[in-house]
Amino acid sequence: MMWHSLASVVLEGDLLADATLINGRGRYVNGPAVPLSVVNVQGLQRYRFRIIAMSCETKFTFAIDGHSLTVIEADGEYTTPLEVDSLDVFAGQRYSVIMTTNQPIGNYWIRANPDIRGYPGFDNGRNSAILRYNGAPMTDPSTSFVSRNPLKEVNLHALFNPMVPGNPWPGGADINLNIAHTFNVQKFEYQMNGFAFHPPSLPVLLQILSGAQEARDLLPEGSIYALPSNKVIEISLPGTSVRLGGPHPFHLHGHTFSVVRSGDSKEYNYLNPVRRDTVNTGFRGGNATIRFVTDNAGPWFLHCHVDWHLEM
Ligand SMILES: [Cu+2]
Repeated sequence: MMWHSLASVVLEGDLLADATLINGRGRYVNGPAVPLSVVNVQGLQRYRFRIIAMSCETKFTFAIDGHSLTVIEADGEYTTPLEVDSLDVFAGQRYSVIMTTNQPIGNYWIRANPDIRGYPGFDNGRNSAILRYNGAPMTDPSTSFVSRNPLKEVNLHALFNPMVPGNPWPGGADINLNIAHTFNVQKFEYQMNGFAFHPPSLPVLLQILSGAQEARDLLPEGSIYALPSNKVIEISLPGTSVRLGGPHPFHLHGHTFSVVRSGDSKEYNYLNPVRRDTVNTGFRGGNATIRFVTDNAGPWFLHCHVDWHLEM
């Protein structure tokens, strides 16, 4: 989504995006029919699409009319192949899908529908790009789409090293953390277990490397969780009870984690869940749960990937 103002300004003003851009191009409400991005393909080939939600806020529901998509990768981690016809991609998430050009020569809509106030829909080629077969006319597609087989995260399985570290039950890690996250409207903060992050005046890593102080001495109370090396960590992230601004995709730096419970599921999977680094934490009743090993020492952010919430 495209804004023409600074995040801090937009945050206090109008959060409505101007347009969805796919590879830099897109149309907006009541705007002209400017050229859209075109993906030129030949018939009877297999194509790998790398899908990146470079979003400040919304998720996108991605699909290509008339074509099934086989997911093979999530956030840089290979998955066992999973055929879908649409997939929700949350801010910060990435996927690879394989698509076979097995349809008649023509133009097909590539769709990325946002889940944002006032902006969904495909009027006038909005939220769209064009898949164009070799030999098709240079026109907008006239195809339509109804999803019958959307991606469910619980159906994604890691291709390599699928076993989850730690014991196969909730709380079965060496260290188990629950991080409740919510807005504090009075303070205009986004809080984790009651605390918002306020960046220190000097970078944390620089301060730690100076050897003078421990990280916990440098950051405000509640902003830091010190973890021992080579231990299994479980973090549970309850779903948000406030629909506005949610759901929140949480991203961990420096690690790939196993999603033992997805934000929109009540099931736990310790055998072969997807491994990734950004997880949708869902709404009320959800309790997204991740596991990882502390094998990459450093100060690492865990944050909601919605830009406004990061700012807050
Ligand atoms: Cu958020």
